[in-house]
Order: sequence, then C-alpha cells, then structure tokens
Amino acid sequence: MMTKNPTVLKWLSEIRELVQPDKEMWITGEEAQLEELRKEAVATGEMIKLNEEKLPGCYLHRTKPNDVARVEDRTFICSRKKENAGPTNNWCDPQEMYKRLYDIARGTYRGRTMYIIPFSMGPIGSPLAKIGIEVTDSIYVVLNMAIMTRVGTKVMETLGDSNDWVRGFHAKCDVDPEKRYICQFPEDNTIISVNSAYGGNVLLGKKCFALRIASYQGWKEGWMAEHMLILGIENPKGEIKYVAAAFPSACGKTNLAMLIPPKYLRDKGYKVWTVGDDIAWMRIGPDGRLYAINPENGFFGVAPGTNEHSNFNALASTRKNTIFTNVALDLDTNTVWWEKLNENPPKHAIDWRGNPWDPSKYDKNDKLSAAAHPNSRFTAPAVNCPCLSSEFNSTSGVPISALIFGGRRAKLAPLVYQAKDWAGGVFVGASVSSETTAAAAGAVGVVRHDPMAMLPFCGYHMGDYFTHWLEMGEKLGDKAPKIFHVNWFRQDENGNFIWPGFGDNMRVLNWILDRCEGKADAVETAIGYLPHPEDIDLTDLDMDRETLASILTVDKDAWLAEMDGLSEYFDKFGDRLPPSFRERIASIRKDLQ
Ligand code: OXD
Ligand code: MN
Repeated sequence: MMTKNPTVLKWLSEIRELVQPDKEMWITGEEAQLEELRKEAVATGEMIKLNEEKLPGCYLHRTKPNDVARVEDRTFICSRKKENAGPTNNWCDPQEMYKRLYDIARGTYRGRTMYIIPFSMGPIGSPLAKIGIEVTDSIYVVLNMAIMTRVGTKVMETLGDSNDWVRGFHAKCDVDPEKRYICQFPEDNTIISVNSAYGGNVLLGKKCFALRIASYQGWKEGWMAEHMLILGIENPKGEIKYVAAAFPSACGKTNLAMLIPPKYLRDKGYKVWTVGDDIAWMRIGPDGRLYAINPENGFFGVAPGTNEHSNFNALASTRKNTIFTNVALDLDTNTVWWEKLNENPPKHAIDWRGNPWDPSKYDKNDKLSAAAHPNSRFTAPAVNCPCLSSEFNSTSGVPISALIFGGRRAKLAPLVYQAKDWAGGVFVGASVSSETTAAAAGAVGVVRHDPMAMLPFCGYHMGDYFTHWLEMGEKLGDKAPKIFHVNWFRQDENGNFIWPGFGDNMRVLNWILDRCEGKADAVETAIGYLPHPEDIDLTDLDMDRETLASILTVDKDAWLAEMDGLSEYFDKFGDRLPPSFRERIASIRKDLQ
C-alpha cells in the first residue's frame, strides 16, 4: 500500500469490492516494474516487441477492430442536473449511470490484476498540475499512462492526505461495443470507462480528465483547460514568445506544434520549441499574465501521414520507447509501417486487424483496407522530441502572448485575422467550424461547428463555458493574450490549396507575434484586423502578392451568410449564450453592409 490517504483508501476498497481482483499492484514508476510488465504483456501476446536495433524499447499493440477510436455517442457527462451538461453532451443521471456501470463492471477483474496508477497531469508539484489515480485491469493502459503522464510513488507523496484528486476507473470487460461507456461525473471528480481498450477511451488522464473534468474544474476554480497545442517561437535575439492554438481534428495540430521554420528563417536564427501538441492548462500568474502548461508527458499522435517531410520531429519522437497501436507490422524487419510513412510498403506485413496484408489489395476508397488503421497511433515520450522546449517541465508554465483558433475552410475565412479585443476573440473561438474532407465518407465541404475545438470535450454547459472565457478576459485586462484566427486550407477553383502550410505557417506566426508587440500594421475590417499582403514575408516562396491578397479578403456576402448560420447555431445554447454574442453578430452584420 502506497498511501494512508483516507479518501484514496476508501475509494480503492469500494472498487476492489466491486471488481474482485485476484491481485493488486501499485505502479511505482520504477523502470524495473514497468519492464516486468512489458515482459508479461509480450508473453501473453498483448504486445509485440519490435526490432531492438531499429526501434529500441518499442512495442506494437492491436485493439479489437470494433474498438479503434473515441466513441462520442457513448460518452456522457453525468452532472446532477441535465441542463448543466448542456446541449452538446450526452447526459445521464449520475445515480442511474453509476448503477449501470457498476453492474457492468461487477466481478470483471476475477483472475486478473488490479493496477493502481497514481499520476500527475503537469509537472509533479506544479501549482498548475492536478493528481489522479487510475485503476485498470490492462497492462497496455499502465504502460501508456507511464508514457503520457508522470506516474508513481512521488505523486502519492505529493498528494498526501488531500482529497483533491480525480478518480479514474477503467474495466476492459468484454470490449463489448453495446456496453461501452465513457462517463464523466464532474461534480464527483470521477471518470468511469468500461468495455474499451482504445487509448482515447481508456487513458483517462487525457480527454476524460485533462479536458472534460478539468474544463469543469477550471470553470469552478478560475482557470482554463483547453484543446490547444503550445509552442515557443525563438527569434534571432534569443527571445522566446509562446502561443497556444486550438484546431478541430484533422487540421494539423501536431504539425504546427512541431513545425520547422523555412530555411531563410532558420538561417536568421529562428527556432520553434514544442511545449504541447494537444492540451493546455492555463492560469493567471503572479504578474497577471496567462501561463500555460502541457498537462501531458507524451504524444498520442495519429501515425498515418506522419513522415520525415510532413513532421520530422514527430517521427523522430517515435524512434524509441514508443508503443504503436493498430499500425502494420513489417515481418521482414520486425518494424512498423503505416500509409505515407514512405513510398515502400512492406512486402510481408500484418495489417492492423492482425491479418496478412497484401499491398495490391489496398483500395483507396476503403480506408479500412489500409495496412494501418486510419486512426492508428503512436504513444511517444515527450523527451524524445528533438524540439522539446526547455520549459517543458517548468512548474510555473510559459507566458502566452497569443491564442490562435483555426479551422478548415476552403472559402470564407482569410489566412489570418486578429480579433479586435478579448471578447471579440471569444466570439471567434465560439464560431470555429471546419469542413468535412473528401477523405471522409459522406458529404464534402459540410461545415461543422466545433466551438474552441472543444465540442467533444467540454465537461459542462457550453454557454457557461463561453461566459467563463469572457470572465477570464475581464480578469486578465490589458495583460490578456491577443486572439487570432487562421485558416491554412483555402482552395482555388480547382480545389488546390493556395497556402503552402506546414513550415511556411511560421510566416503567419511571425505576423501574429509582431502584432502582439505592436510592430505590424493591419487593415481593420468587419471581422477583425487583417494583414496587408505586404505584411506577410514571402521570401523564397513561389507565391505572388496577388495570390496572397486573394486569401486576405473579407467576402461580404459569404460573411453575411456565415452570420446567419452562426446565429442559428447559437440558438442551441438558449439563455446561457452570452448576450454579447448576439450584439456582436448584429454589429458585424452592420459593418459588412
Ligand atoms: C485526439 C483527438 O486524439 O482530439 O487528440 O481526438
Ligand atoms: Mn486532441
């Protein structure tokens, strides 16, 4: 037993009683213990040890084909009152849901081990960090949590007798999709996940705690938990400025977090440092500015599409001590492969389902016939990242100069614009929407609203969440970060992307930072401040000013239609929508006319 904390002991005895484990193991964080668990997982076939020379310390795991992604339709916010979950979440009465979940989990650890994982989200002991305990019957979960969070004895020492910790209970059960539930009980600091073994559903520190529970805690305690990457931009004088950015999925968050600047900027001495690729926890610091930490300790990234050119740093992060999930196994080399890793698919491979894979049978229209599942993942330690920020473990976090929202919009949204003030920026964040891509089944170019990219992750009523954002701005006053919107995805008449994206996004980040320092000029429009075409540096880029100008305009009719769509969308939030949103729609309409 690792603790005398009465609240911990009480909860553990309740869970123990329920699931009836044969054995029990506290995860200490020591390498020897983790190594024993890896050996056990290899012996039972739960993981495959990969080529030690090419991929030292790396393993492959396959989940069941019915269990390969987050399941939003089975994710619940179980607040006592239904209206507090709001219109964007599934809700169930907590007592009813506890009963249902306990009935499902009862006795399911028989013949198995109950692993108890104490973990810290954020550097242990940081005033911005929070502690959780996850109970699980899966070694895969233990080993992933040991990469994605800080685990072990020190966490329990830091917790002491406090009751400020999040309860996370996971039971694999039969991995039955009909009985799969991912439930958050925000008022009880509790998460329960049953019948899944896929990362996003079972690594309870990530989406369940660091976003759904933490967003609620942040609301109650006056801080923010956001679906944002954090990166530092170093100029040739060695000064580093930090930005945090939120994008819906499939908009290149991990790529932006680890970008490599264009050569002419590298030659001048510009550098980019990664603090986080998915989640930011932000608090007002002693000097009144907004400070952010990345609560995670690793990257749970999508593998397909990751390669030396698209994201050199992410790929480099996966070359040791990494767990791969649902990618293909190259039998000739005992290494892993996924679509677009390179142009040489393995000759003898096992696909994500565990079947022999024949490249000639790959059908581009059936993504599931790929060698690696489209949502296959790597779980890589952050320390592996070549551009990891030296502030990664800072207990005080990094000061944020700018917050950036983005979406995928073929038309409409300009390359970049700045909100006129914080409240205007909150409105911009609340209006984030993204188009479905041609790669996905169903209609193309359909706009989906995803406020602050938090639609699946906000643990309370989203109207209250918008109000919380507005209140944070009031507290920050003139120290508030400036807020921007970017769109890397504008297309021409032939459907080609106009802006090159990837490392060249640095050119836009530089304008953003110059604006924060009052160094760059801008044009005032109805939606915000836009750069003059000559304000974006195009050195070494095969793009003329006219083309750039074409994605730095505000199309009056399109924006009027956008305001109609938004107005309708916001109806959803009823009387919890901040009244200023309606006023802003009216004033943008007026300015557009
Ligand atoms: C993720 C997601 O896995 O947002 O980060 O789905
Ligand atoms: Mn994410």
